[in-house]
Amino acid sequence: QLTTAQGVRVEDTDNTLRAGSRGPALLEDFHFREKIMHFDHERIPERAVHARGTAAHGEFVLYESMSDVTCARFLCDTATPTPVFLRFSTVVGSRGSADTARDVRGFSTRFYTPEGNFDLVGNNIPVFFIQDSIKFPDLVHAAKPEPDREIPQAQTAHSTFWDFVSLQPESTHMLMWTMSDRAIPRSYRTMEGFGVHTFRLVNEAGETTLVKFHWKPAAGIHGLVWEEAQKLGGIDPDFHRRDLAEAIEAGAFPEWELGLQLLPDSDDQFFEGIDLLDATKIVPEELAPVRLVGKLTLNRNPSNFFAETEQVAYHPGHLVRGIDLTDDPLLQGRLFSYLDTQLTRLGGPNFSQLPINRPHAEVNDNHRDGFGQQAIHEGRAPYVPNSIGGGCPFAAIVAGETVPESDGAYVHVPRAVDGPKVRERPASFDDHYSQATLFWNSLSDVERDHVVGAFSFELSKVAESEIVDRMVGNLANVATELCGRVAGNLGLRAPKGSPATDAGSSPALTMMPTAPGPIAGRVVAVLAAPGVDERALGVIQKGLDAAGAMGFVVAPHAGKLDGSIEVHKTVWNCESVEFDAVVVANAAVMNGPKAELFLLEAYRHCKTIAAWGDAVAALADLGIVDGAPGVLVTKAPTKGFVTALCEAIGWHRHWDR
Ligand code: HDE
Repeated sequence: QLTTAQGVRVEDTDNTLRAGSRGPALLEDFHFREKIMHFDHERIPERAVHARGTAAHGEFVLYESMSDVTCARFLCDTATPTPVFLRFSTVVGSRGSADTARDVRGFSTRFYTPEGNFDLVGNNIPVFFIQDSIKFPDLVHAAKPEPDREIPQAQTAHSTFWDFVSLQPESTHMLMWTMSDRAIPRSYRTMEGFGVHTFRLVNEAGETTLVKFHWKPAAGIHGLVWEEAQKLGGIDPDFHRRDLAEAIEAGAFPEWELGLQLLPDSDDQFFEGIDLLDATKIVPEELAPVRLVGKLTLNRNPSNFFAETEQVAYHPGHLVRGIDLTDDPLLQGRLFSYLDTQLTRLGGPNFSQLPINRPHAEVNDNHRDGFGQQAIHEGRAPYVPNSIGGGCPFAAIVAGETVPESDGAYVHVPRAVDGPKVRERPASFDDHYSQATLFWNSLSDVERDHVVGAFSFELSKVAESEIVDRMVGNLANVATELCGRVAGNLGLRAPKGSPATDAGSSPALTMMPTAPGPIAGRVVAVLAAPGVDERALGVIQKGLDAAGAMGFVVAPHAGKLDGSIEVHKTVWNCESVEFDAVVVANAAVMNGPKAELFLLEAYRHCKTIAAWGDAVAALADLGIVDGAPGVLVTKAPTKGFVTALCEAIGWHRHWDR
């Protein structure tokens, strides 16, 4: 029964109460006024950054106790899974912007631990544009749409962004990542995640270890190609959002392993010459291995976007005992910003009481009242110390005395702090280029081509030649080849720089797979037209299904093919950029320019293409021939053919083409 907010059953919600059927509306129509008042206030401010996002529920299971380095219970207890809520996001675009824009992706994980919420509010790129949080408003103002005309939406290919970063060489390392395929992921499922900053673990004995958090995706690290990303922005702006939800719905649960890169907690907090407080630097995995300690599985879609995904309020200061902070100046500023912005975004101080934000641990604070208060608090003494409430609730230490059974209190690691009050960067933050060079050195030729393409594209959108010159000048300090190729594309002479000659390389930084990966959740178009061999189609569908991939029959018309085969999409309502691979079941489907474009683009984007029967010759007519990398043909599909198909898809792309 439809009711008002007061629980009164509604008679009619389609007609306002009027004086006569053609007369004026009456003020006494309380149902109308309540309905419209509520509607008028449905919107809340979007996040100042990371406005566009999507999320899922899941659980984290620990492989082995980490009690040697931390007393955080969820990192010591292998028997009890920890519930998680993970929100992915882009940074620059508004809430309604397209998913596939070139951008950093947010990777925020909340662990609902028995000791309170721990939020790991990270990104899919392990470094950041700036070293000090006081620069964040400048960075974001430069990246957001330009203030005079509010264009362009959700992209950095415009003057103000490049003006800022070209004047801010500390952003060069991060720019290398954002101009790489890391910034146009194939899926949220195929991204790494990083905590970025160095954190500090502390064990029961009070011993400390520094740590960098990593997430390693089971589905591998894969990107789109730039043309796909651009087309998808129009064809399916919800591409990543849809992909995540559909994979979970299909039972292809996305998985990541949590990796801890453990580093000794020294007085200077350096490791092998790297200042661990500088968020523009990584510690290469080859220097400090990433220990995989547990698995996160996303297994449930939210049931209400607003209540969960929009209202979740992450905060780097949501810590549990066993995990502490460092003095990274970027992290320190974040500790202020998140609660502050949420106060406005969620309309008052009680957002920790929203269902998605409520800890699973017992809450017993003395906060009272405020907008949106949900609790009906009991008692008369919400203050410490008190005698009226019997002294409750007790902090662990009261009047200098430790209260019995106070185990489990969060205690900040007591570290000495010493120094003059200065506005000053340490000299150890000065090297802005050598890790950008390290990144470039670690890429394969294909990845380098893409980085060159991205810099060239973005800088070609900048009208002011001095900005472009300045940026190309910065690239000269990264790598001569990079600078030369970008300058060439822009019709400029490459300036001379001084790139580090000893930057080395880190094989862990390339996205190139060394073996075919799992294909669970991969999306395959099976092009078919009337007259198709239904048995052969069944062999393919069964094989894809067994591997957890999703095969969609794409036909010239909707409904049923030949009266029995269900059609999922049509040649007219989708494009190859929405799929990971294409299977052509018979030549008749390739009638017309739309189907031809479908195949030619899949071929150009280096995707797996398979065909049998008369489709083989039809493909060859398009120049897609047997023997080309990633092209599989046969007379009639067998189990072995399907195995080869799954393996080919597992490579993600066939770049040799
Ligand atoms: Fe954020 N960031 N950030 N950020 N950030 C926000 O908080 C901020 C930074 C990140 O899914 C805001 O609730 C400052 C680094 C993610 O809800 C805001 C600085 C990293 C999300 C904010 C940074 C991040 C945010 C906007 C400079 C990776 C989305 C809405 C030091 C380690 C969280 C909100 C979600 C969101 C401030 C830099 C990740 C304004 C001041 C570095 C994933 O408070």
